Amino acid sequence: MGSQERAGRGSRNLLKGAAVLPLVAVALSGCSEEAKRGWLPGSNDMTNNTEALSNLWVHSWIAALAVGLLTWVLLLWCLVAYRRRKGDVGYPRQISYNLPLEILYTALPLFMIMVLFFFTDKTQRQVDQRVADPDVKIKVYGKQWAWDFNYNVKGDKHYFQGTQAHLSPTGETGVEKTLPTLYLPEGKSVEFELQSRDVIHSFWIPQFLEKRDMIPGHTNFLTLTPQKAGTYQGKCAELCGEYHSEMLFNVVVLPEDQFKAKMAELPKGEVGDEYNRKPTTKNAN
Ligand SMILES: [Cu+2]
Repeated sequence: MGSQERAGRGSRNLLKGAAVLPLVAVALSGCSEEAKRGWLPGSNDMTNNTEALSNLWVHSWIAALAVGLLTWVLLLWCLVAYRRRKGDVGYPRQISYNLPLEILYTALPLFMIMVLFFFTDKTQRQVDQRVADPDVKIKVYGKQWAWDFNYNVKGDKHYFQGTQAHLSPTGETGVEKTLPTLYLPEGKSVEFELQSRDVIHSFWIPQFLEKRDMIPGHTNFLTLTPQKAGTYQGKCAELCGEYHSEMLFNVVVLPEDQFKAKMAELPKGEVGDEYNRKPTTKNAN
């Protein structure tokens, strides 16, 4: 077999591969409806914030692609139009200090950054807007390696105290049904007060498109209204030690009456700062 023939077969195989790619992509994206809803774009109505977040993301990508395409076209055009031709000798004509051009390529990126900043800031302000009197306040504690949820429904307090996943009495670590479950009411405003008992964690519900750090001795807030009943995944998004990968939780959004019934099943009261890990005097290093 000649090398040319081999090359021909190689490119044919490549073509075949390229033809199969879209099919693979379709097969991969053909997962359950539940999984699909978490991906952008298309999770516009998970919470009252997801539409704004999703729009910012998609429009930033469109802007970035437009700038990228223009840059590539100009680059390729320069490469082709001003290539070295047969018979060319020496250096091409040297040009320097073109003031209008320098002003342009300083001002244009500055303008683009300002536009991105404007929309990011606008969306961030909108999403982080706190509600004066949320329907449910949930004080969430991250801890190595589990979660505590303190619910406060207009003064009625209930709590869930998580056990460390790897110490689960059933021994089934990382299994969905053994994970802590965070209950949320559909269509009601929820304020999360995020705390940590030990090291920095991060509260993340991927399908809600929001994530925020939990820092010892500092309180962060997230305010949102879940809009779709269903089960979602929650994770710790900050590498926080040996069992970080097991620091998972379920999020279940329920209609209000079912949410209230769930609250009634939980013990009354709260688990507060008294469970925080005490600072040690000796240097851990
Ligand atoms: Cu963590």
